[in-house]
Amino acid sequence: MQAKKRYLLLVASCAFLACAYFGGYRARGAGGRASGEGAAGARAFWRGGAEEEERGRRRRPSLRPLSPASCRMDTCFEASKCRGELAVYVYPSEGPASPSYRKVLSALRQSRYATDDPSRACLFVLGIDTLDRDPLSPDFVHNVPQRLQRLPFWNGGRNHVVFNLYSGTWPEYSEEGLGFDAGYAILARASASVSRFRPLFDISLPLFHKQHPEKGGEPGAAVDNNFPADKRYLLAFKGKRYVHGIGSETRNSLWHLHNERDLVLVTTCRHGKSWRNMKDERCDEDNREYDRYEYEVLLQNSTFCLVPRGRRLGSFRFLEVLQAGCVPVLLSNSWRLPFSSVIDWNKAVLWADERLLLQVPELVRSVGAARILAMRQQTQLLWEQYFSSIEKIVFTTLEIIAERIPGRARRDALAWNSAPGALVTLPQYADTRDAYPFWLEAMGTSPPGPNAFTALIYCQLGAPTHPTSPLYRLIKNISRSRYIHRILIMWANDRPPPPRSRWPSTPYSVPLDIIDASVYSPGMGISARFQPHALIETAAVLQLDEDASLTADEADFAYTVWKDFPDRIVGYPARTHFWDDAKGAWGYTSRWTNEYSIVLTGAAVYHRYYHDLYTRWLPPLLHKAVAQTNNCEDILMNCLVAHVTRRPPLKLTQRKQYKEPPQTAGARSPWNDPDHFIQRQSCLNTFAAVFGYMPLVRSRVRLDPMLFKDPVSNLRKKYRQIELVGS
Ligand SMILES: *[C@@H]1O[C@H](CO)[C@@H](O)[C@H](O)[C@H]1NC(C)=O
Ligand SMILES: CC(=O)N[C@H]1CO[C@H](CO)[C@@H](O)[C@@H]1O
Repeated sequence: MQAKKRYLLLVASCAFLACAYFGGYRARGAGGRASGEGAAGARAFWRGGAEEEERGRRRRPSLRPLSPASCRMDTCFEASKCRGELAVYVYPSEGPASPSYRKVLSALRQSRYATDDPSRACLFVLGIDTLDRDPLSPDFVHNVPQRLQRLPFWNGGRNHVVFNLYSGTWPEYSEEGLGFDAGYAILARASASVSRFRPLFDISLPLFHKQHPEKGGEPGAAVDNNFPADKRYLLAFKGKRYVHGIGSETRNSLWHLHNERDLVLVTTCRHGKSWRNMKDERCDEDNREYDRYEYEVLLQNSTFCLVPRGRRLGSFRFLEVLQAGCVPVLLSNSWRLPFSSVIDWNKAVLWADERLLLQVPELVRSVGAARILAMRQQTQLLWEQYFSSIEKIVFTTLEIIAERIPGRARRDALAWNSAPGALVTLPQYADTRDAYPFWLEAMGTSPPGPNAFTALIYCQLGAPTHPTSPLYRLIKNISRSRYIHRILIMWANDRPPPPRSRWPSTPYSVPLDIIDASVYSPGMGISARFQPHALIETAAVLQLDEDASLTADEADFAYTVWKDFPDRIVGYPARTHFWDDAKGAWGYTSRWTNEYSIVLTGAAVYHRYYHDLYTRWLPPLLHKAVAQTNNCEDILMNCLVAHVTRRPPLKLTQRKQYKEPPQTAGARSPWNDPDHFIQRQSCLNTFAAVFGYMPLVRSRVRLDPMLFKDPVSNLRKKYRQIELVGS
């Protein structure tokens, strides 16, 4: 007996150790994602793809699985097709397509991921609409299996992404009910359940309405941050209930929680053609209560909003509530939340158990005011970054898949769950977080590298004819800066630059390099001005036009301010956009007003990461617009930074003239050209159309140096030259 017990104990402890080992292993993996905060976060690097791949290989030998049900990236996906940037081939449209799927395809085809060449593609997206697989639905597409067989690159579904919002039909609404065999394809689907979902392979999507916009998207609706949240209702829900059948139980029981005071949960059975035949004894009373409340009012005036399952696990409520800034309380057991492999939903939602419905009031009453505020803010952040448009939902899907491809760089939990979000964070740009402009303040660090800036002077007007030309004087001025690291001349003129001997000499510590812009302006017509360049060794770039007029003090002041706002464009000359009612279009003006929304990059400091975003992240349509006009790249840069940060640029000390007046009568500056201005106006409208909204943000802030214009001795001031030239 004693021996047997000891034996049992031994087995038990071995099992425990094994659990602790493998469980801990997994927990550590998860921890890498979850520990994205504070001091621990500051040390965390991007998780290397290679390491995970290695781990995956060690655990299980790479065999082709017999069943697609056990697909993983290393077994069902050909990673060898994916080199360089993620390339997606979208098949030509085939058969009828719902408005939603047309938006999915259109967003993809216009995106930077799109390729026309299937042999270069890493991922394939069907031209067949598979969103609605309920055979009773008008959007159901017939003969999908036959259509799939005709696809030239189907290959059992490998490297394909299949989008799906609805599967199955009455009465089962079964998840397998796709009506075709998706094989080894990655399923990006709504209402995914934990049991069917293939972890780290499939993607869980949110259910979105037919009216969901393709691009842009509404901002979150929670405008105030009142603390504590003194909303009229604590918990609200208004919606249908089904009386019978799958998913009906939870909603049928909600009336138990309704108290007409702070808990308002009202349902109706009045939907569908034959509701009268199906109704139960509560229907009439429920319908009366239901009519007393308005959905929109509830959404805006409730702290928590219930998101119960519908027939399927997901419901439209989820996105509606998220946008409204009402903290979702989920009642949908075993639902796999949208993008839950990367989004930390603990920060934005509460989970309740359908079987323990009566505990929900206690649950929501137990949440403190601080957590409520944090959760509400997180709902807005997540909504705007990943859900407010179909484009964002599709791009998020692609980015999650890209991160799973063995050997690829990945973002950590902080990048996914904080501003500005993963969609504008290029993980291949750097492997430490402080190399990006976004999290420096949260991490309490400054950018790596020297405490200095690189001056980048863009020269397209041709060789200066005189040693006192503006360009040479500008170089002299800048080389006297306290923070200059290097001066780069981006030479963008057909005629060769002057010989080295003609250029002004700079101090030994300030190298001057001349770069041939044509080398850096590859086929796509991406402006050389914003190309990433190995010689830009500092985080800060001071971009200058060759005829800009800037003193060393102005450069230093701009850099000093930028250090406090590393994610913004900080500079001198500013412009404004406005809505022109008469034309029904956006206007662009250089008129002096209180407001501005653009800081021209003819004299501005910004983070070099924006060179990467500009070159690699912007969709080809935008590059084309700039190339066609040979203009507007600075407006596009402003749109990009505003889109990423949702903040305006920063304008420094007012100065009437930042361009040198033309030296000779024949100087052909594009600024003297009236067409130039009209072009810029039309660019602005193109950009707004491609972004799907007007990204520029207006501001009235102007920053001056300390003691600027104060009646004290100039010697007491830090930036003395600014005083002399600023007007
Ligand atoms: C150079 O700096 C001086 C003041 O130190 C200023 O008056 C002049 O306009 C600057 N010139 C250029 C071309 O930046
Ligand atoms: C009843 C109630 O509190 N209604 C408020 C709901 O929210 C809107 C907008 O926030 C207010 O205007 C209502 O007064």
